Amino acid sequence: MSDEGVSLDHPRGRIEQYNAPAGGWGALKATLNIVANQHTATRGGVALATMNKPGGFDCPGCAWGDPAKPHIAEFCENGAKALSWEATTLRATPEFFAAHTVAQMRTMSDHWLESQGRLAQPMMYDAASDTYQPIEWSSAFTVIGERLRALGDPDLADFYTSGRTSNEAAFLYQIFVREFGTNNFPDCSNFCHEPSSVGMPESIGIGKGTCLLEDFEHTDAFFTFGQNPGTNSPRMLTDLREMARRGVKIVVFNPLRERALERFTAPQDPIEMLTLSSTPIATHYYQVKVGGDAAAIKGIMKALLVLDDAAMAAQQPRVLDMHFIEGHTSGFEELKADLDATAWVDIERHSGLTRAQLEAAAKIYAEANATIVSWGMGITQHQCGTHNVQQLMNLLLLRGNIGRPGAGAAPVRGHSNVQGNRTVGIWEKPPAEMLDNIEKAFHFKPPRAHGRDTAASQDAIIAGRSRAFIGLGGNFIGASGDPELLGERFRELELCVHIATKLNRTHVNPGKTTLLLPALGHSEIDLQNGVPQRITVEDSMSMVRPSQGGLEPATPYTRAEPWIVAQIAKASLPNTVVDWDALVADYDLVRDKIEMVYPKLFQGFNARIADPRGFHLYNTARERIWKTSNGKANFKVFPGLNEDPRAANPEALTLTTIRSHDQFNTSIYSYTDRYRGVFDQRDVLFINEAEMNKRQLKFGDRVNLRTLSTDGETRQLLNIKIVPYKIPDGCCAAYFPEANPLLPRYSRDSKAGTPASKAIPIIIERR
Ligand SMILES: Nc1nc2c(c(=O)[nH]1)N[C@H]1C(S)=C(S)[C@@H](COP(=O)(O)OP(=O)(O)OC[C@H]3O[C@@H](n4cnc5c(=O)[nH]c(N)nc54)[C@H](O)[C@@H]3O)O[C@H]1N2
Ligand SMILES: Nc1nc2c(c(=O)[nH]1)N[C@H]1C(S)=C(S)[C@@H](COP(=O)(O)OP(=O)(O)OC[C@H]3O[C@@H](n4cnc5c(=O)[nH]c(N)nc54)[C@H](O)[C@@H]3O)O[C@H]1N2
Ligand SMILES: [Mo]
Repeated sequence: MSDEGVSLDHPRGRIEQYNAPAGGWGALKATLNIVANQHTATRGGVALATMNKPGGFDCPGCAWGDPAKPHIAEFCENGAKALSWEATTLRATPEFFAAHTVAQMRTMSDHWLESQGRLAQPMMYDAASDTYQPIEWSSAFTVIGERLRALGDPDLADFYTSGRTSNEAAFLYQIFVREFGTNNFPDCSNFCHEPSSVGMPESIGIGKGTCLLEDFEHTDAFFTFGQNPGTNSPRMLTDLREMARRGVKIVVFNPLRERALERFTAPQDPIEMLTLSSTPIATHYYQVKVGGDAAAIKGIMKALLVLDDAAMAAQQPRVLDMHFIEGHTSGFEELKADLDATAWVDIERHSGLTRAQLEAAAKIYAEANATIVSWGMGITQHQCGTHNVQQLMNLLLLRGNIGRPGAGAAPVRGHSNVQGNRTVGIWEKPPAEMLDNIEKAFHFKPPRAHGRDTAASQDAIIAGRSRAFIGLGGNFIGASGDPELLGERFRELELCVHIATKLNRTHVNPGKTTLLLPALGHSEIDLQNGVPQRITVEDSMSMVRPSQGGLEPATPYTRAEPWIVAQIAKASLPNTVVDWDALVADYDLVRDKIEMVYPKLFQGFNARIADPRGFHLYNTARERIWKTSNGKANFKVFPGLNEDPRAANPEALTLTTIRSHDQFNTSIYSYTDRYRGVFDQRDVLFINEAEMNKRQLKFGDRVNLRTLSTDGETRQLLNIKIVPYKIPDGCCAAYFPEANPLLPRYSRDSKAGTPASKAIPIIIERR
């Protein structure tokens, strides 16, 4: 087990300055390496050719939109990695499971667990031998049905969804769970963009982005906060590069200087590739403090009001869009009062930026006719994540930048279909209209009481109030704060069911009865009744499109998610009123039901996906229709600037947890983070030299990190290597998920419950 075990200390680990642009030959080389390492040369190569193409399948990576006319090589380095990881020829076989106890596997790294390859057969946990053993599909379902019914109360079970699940599978899952009798739907969105889904509806009446890809062609300024597209949504780089070449002002707010936001060489551009040239991306790069975004946005808005006063005094056109503000919004006076009451000294101290910098950003914004604001986890994963999102909405509303060409809000989603999962009903707070329609379409009474989200499920599992966990994809424990404790409590559950492609941390914390069910990936042929089926997904731009895999299933035992869900439903609900067999035999029938439950959004669903490019879901805010309680777009005031997670301890730092270039969430492809110059290691702390000097630390020193917990529990990460990095004072960064033992489960966004994984107060301790 040696260097593949939990110790992250690789003897080969090295740090090097990365001076090249993002993309380029390095990206091509990395793509080929990953394909080779996963033994996917044939499977992966064939599949890459049809990824994100009309008639092909949706990339299992990010949720960025596909262009209407796809480029001949419309895939990216990280899309290729995601696919190779799925299309690997490695298999976690019954022989592998027989040779490793669960206790042994628990000591292994996330990378090791997933590196065993695709789950080959259905497996059931055997406590006596502490191993997983093969089980027939039919017996697996019988066991699940018996245990679920034995719970007595449906609210004792939690039904998790991770965002790779198709619309069809997610819809069937929510119908099953509601017929079973609960609205307990923790999902990965709760870890992720929930502050957008909660904050935006209050502000603009819809919890989704308002832009289409075509808006990027018409915008004059692009502001991006807390997002690393070069790694996490690399197809966005093509759009960023085109904007940069068109002279669009690209303004970045990020504590780290992310290479792809600075310079990018498009692997598809022969001239850039051959001349080793690149396109500069950001025109303005502001290294805001971790957690300093609310202050920075308020600073920009405050400066904007000053510019507006000056324009009025000079009898020039107003900077604020007063026509829009008066006609469409509410709360402007309150916002103005809040900005007047917020002092520049406080804005500067919290944001780490100077007044002059924020005034410069405001000037760019004031001079742009149309602006897009985009954001990622740097905005949402805070105790004030929802407030952060609403401040961004305020900024857009001040200049009427919603509902006109080239302007709008562009939250960049995480998983490829996380947005679609919510659209088709994965929601613990179901709207009454949806439940009425479910009743009409399926003839059972869905439960009305709201259920548990991720935060509530974590609490219930830890408190022993939940007795069963069913996971449609994902890695619930690995993605959470306090993973050790959560793992211990998982091991006390009556039932765990994991519908998954690869082995992960959650699976090595089995409950009393635990099943691992191997699922097909999106890249694979889904044959039902002898007919290959299409699924659909929704991207960050609310485009719904069909996806059809072309690879042979990983093993003869792997099954499609809709089929697995249907069998669980039949086994658990002997008196079900849903014709599961018919639905699963033809996904067109599932889509007909989706249309019945969401008639406005999905009218003519099956006919509309005849066009492989798909269709756009109606977006009210884009039409300047505000589905808020007062029918207006609302300026929302966030009193104050930010929680200060560092409390009163002057030694403290705010730790943000980030993704490397070679991982997809808890799936760690390799230990390298090329653009940040980190090779063969992940146990590092990025910190600036001033903070190092203050603590007499040198490059390469090993330290322990400790959370300043407020609940009396000790949270530590041991033996972490100090790496000097250009990051603002008072901040530091480490990798997710290795740093999750530092993330306290109580530290959450106050409105959305999203863990504050981008602002953990810690101190550094000598070993
Ligand atoms: N290849 C790959 N693609 C992915 C994923 C992956 O892991 N790998 N994950 C998918 C998922 S589920 C998601 S949600 C997205 C995530 O994509 P991103 O939103 O890009 O996620 P992160 O890497 O967590 O953090 C983004 C950026 O926030 C910055 N940041 C950290 N703290 C702060 C802060 O306080 N303020 C500001 N302004 N910035 C801050 C970090 O420096 C980093 O550049 O990507 C999706 N796509
Ligand atoms: N500290 C910290 N914690 C974080 C974050 C952070 O930035 N910092 N980010 C958070 C975010 S944004 C998110 S979205 C969550 C992610 O949380 P999750 O979505 O729960 O986690 P993943 O790591 O994406 O899940 C990986 C597993 O999904 C399964 N899988 C992959 N593809 C498929 C498929 O097609 N079908 C099925 N059935 N299973 C599949 C595989 O078994 C794989 O092991 O983590 C959150 N946790
Ligand atoms: Mo996410």
